[in-house]
Amino acid sequence: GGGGGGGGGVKKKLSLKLSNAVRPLVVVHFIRSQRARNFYIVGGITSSMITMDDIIREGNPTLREVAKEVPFPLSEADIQLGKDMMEFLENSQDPVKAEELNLRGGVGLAAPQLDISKRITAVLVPSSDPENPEPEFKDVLYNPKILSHSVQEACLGEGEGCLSVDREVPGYVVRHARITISYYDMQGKKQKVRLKNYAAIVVQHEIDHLNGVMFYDHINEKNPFSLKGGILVID
Ligand code: N9Y
Ligand code: NI
Repeated sequence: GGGGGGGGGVKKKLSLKLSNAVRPLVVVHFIRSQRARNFYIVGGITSSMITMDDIIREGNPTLREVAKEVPFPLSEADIQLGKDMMEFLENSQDPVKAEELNLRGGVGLAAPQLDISKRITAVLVPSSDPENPEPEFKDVLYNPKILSHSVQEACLGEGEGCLSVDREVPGYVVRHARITISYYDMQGKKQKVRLKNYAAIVVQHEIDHLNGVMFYDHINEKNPFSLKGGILVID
C-alpha cells in the first residue's frame, strides 16, 4: 500500500485527440477510479479496514458476475475478509465511527461489492426491539443457499438502496417473505437458519449480489410502486 495519503477521489481523465475520421462511435469508459485498499499485515494475516472507497459502484462489471463458491477449509484470507466485512457493518452502524470514517450505514455487504467475486456476505440486522441489544441476525455467510421459501412475498415500503448505487431508485422490490437458508460460518460450520420479513429481505439482497443481480432489476419500470394483491409491505 502506498501510505494511503490523501484518500480517494483521484479520478483519471482520459483525453484523446482524434481527428473526425477516426473518432469512435461509442466510447466505452470504464475507469477504475478506486484506490487500492491499504492492507496491513498482522501475524502473517493480511487485513484491512474497509471504507466506502473500497466499495465499487454500479457500472463496474464485477457487480454483474456470478461469484465463485469459496473452497473449504476456509483460507485465512477468506476468514479475515469476512471479519473485515463485519467490522465495516459494525463501524457503519456506530454513529461516531460512521461519521469519522464517512460511512453510509449498512445492514449487509457482499464480497463482489469489494470487487472480490466470491460467495461471501456479511449481514448485521440490528434488533427492532430497543429493549433488546441482540441483533436480529448477525453472521458472515460463506456459500449461502436458499433451501426453501414462502409463497408469501414481501417488500420494503421505502423500496431499497445499495451501497454500490449512488442514486435513489424508487420502487418496490418484491422478494420472498420468509426463507430457509444454509451457509457455512467463519468456523466452517454448516448453518441452517429461517429468516422472515426484514432480515429475509436483507439476505436476499445480499445473495442477489453473489449472482450479479441488483435490486433495481426487480423493479417494475413502468409502474415502480404497483403491487399485485397479497404482498406484505414492511414498515
Ligand atoms: C447495503 C444495503 C443492504 C440493504 C438494502 C435493502 C435491503 C438490504 C444497505 C443503501 C443505504 C441504506 C443502507 C441501509 C440501514 C438500514 C437499517 C439500519 C441501519 C448491501 N448493501 N443500505 N442500502 N442501512 N442501516 O448494498 O444496508 O439499509 O448489499
Ligand atoms: Ni447492495
